[in-house]
Amino acid sequence: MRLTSYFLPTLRETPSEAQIVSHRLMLRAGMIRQSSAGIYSWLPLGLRVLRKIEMIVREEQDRAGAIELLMPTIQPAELWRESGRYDDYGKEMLRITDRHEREMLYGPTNEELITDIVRGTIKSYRDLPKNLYHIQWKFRDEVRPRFGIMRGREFLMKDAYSFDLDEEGARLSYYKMFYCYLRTFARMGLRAIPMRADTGPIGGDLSHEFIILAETGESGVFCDPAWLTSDVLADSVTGDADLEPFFKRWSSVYAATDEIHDPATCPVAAESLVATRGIEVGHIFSFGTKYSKPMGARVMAPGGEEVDLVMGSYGIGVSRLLGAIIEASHDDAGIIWPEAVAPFKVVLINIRAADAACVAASDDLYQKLQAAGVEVIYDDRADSAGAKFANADLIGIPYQLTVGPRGLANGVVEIKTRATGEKIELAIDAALAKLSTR
Ligand code: 5CA
Repeated sequence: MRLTSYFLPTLRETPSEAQIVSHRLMLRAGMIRQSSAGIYSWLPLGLRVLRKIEMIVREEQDRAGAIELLMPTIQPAELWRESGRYDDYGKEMLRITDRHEREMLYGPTNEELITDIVRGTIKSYRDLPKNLYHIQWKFRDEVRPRFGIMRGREFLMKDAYSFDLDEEGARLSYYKMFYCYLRTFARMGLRAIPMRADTGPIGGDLSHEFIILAETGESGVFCDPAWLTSDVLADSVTGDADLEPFFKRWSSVYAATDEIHDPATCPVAAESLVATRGIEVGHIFSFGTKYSKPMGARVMAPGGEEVDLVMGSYGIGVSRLLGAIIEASHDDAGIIWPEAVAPFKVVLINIRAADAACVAASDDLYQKLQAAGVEVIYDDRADSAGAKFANADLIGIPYQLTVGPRGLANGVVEIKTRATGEKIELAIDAALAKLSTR
């Protein structure tokens, strides 16, 4: 992509409405634009990162055996009356009446809709277990939308729903997602801590929030210092039999949100307890028959009797993750994208757009990088070198490949690694080879 033909409306000024760094940087880097309170348009650069995050979430869901479908954003009120949540949900639910006076709503979550699909299709224990997920926009009319996409009103969520014959099956489904979430966040360069949490309007008796530690987070959190250094995924999990020991081991290392933390029963000594704040990027729930019973989602058990399905639900804040990643990975100059979610891998900078040799060499590098399948954005604008470097730092592309007249005279170009600031000069072919490897 050439910057001269791309759409990257970056801002020079720091927007005054943004209170936290991730919101400021997303606006300055031209990733999002507010359309009304808590509702945003995703500009091209932001959308590329959103898609990358979505793809990692999808790959890990698929790997854990969950199956993707897509449910609508607009749902009928009557399903929510069946579960009893239509009245309970209160003002956070955006209610809509269609031209036939039917009551509809913009879904804040999908337990009712998926239960309706499953009760109409799955009739026997032979069709279980099932875990169905989608990645879809949600709407919650938050009282105080804030921090940009971090607490939006319209936001993208991955929500999965598991259906099992009994409690034992449901526990295994929960353990699968517990492990899957740790893998998912680690792939994005994040250390997410699973914390015992309150279940809120979703309900149930077993629940973990996955939290990224950050001073700007909305949740107060307490945890064992072991969480700051442990490599959870170093524990080998090769099959379902390993999941329960994995869950037992890690769910017993203390971590809890302030809603349920109790100093009187906390097993970690007060002087070593980590007390900080965090961002909730995922939340998993096991709630038994809370929805299946009132909605009549039953299957035939092996003995021939009918039983209520045992369910769980598992959410990831896909759009919120962009903010969380930026909070965890930035410096004074801008964003530092982990390579796995970066909008482009390389920004190619021609520092002398008026120099024919620089243009020819840059154009050639651009074509060769593209041919090698490298995602590259090419700063071919007539700006100053300083402005181009500042822009590259701001948008956080992992590698900056710079072509200038002095280097070209010696047959070399420069690669700067955004995360470390390290710069190396390499012959053109060597630079190409380095950036083309995975
Ligand atoms: N049905 C369950 C799980 S599928 C559910 O809705 N869980 S939730 O309420 O905890 O939301 C799941 C995730 O969505 C949260 O962990 C959070 O990361 C994200 N999320 C929730 N509200 C917002 C919001 N207003 N803006 C951005 N992300 C949000």
